Amino acid sequence: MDHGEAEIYLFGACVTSWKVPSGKDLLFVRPDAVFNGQKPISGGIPHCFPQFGPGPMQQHGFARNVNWSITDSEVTEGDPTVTLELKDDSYSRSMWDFSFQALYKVVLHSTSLSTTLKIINTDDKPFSFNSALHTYFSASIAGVSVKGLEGSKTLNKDPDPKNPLEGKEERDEVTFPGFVDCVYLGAPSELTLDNGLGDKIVISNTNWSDAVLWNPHLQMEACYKDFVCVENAKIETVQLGPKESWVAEQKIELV
Ligand code: TA6
Repeated sequence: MDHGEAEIYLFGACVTSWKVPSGKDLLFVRPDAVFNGQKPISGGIPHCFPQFGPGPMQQHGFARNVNWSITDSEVTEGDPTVTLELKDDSYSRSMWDFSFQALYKVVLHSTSLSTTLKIINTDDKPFSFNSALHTYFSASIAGVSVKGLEGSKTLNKDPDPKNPLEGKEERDEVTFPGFVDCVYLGAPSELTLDNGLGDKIVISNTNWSDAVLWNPHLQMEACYKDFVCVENAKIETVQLGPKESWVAEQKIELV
């Protein structure tokens, strides 16, 4: 079976490309992205961990700024699978003084890509974190819509990201006529993205209880028309005691 192709960098455990069997790449990498390890890769599926932000740490945490390592690579029931790992080191401890293990399994199916993130507390004291998969989808922004968020509680970061406005999503379909930066608390486990390029993508999850929509509009004049971020997130803080773990799965599927 033709699986298409995915590309994943050890730096940030960032999936930068997911080409479905037709050859179309459903993910987007910004034209200002760099791949020299000097800053996080701006595109694909970057991790936000252990902080989504804003907060005391650098924006979106450190997991997207460091090299992960490969712990496993196999073909599972015909599907290419790779598992990457991140553990604390002096760099992470300078910002977040805890012992942890993160395992990130990526599976390429024929028309979907699934990822499982597991965070394990390997410390002898509790810690808390929040996280997101900051997925950049290729899009034609004027034609983009996201379905499934009606009724969710919103924290709208427009106009002031430091004082998000609380509200409730009333729309059946969210569109992007201008700047959008909005957190959805208690989002459903399935959203449908029409990318405006003729594709429908179902974004489903277990345990990513929240979602974020972002398009920078004229803040990124060179590329805002070409992508939309639809992010599975855990904005409400997760608390883990010693030896406890948290697992969340995301599946993005071309339908
Ligand atoms: O996830 C949305 C958001 O937090 C926006 O507030 C904006 O800051 C954006 O992410 C930045 O993303 P970047 O990939 O440039 O770090």
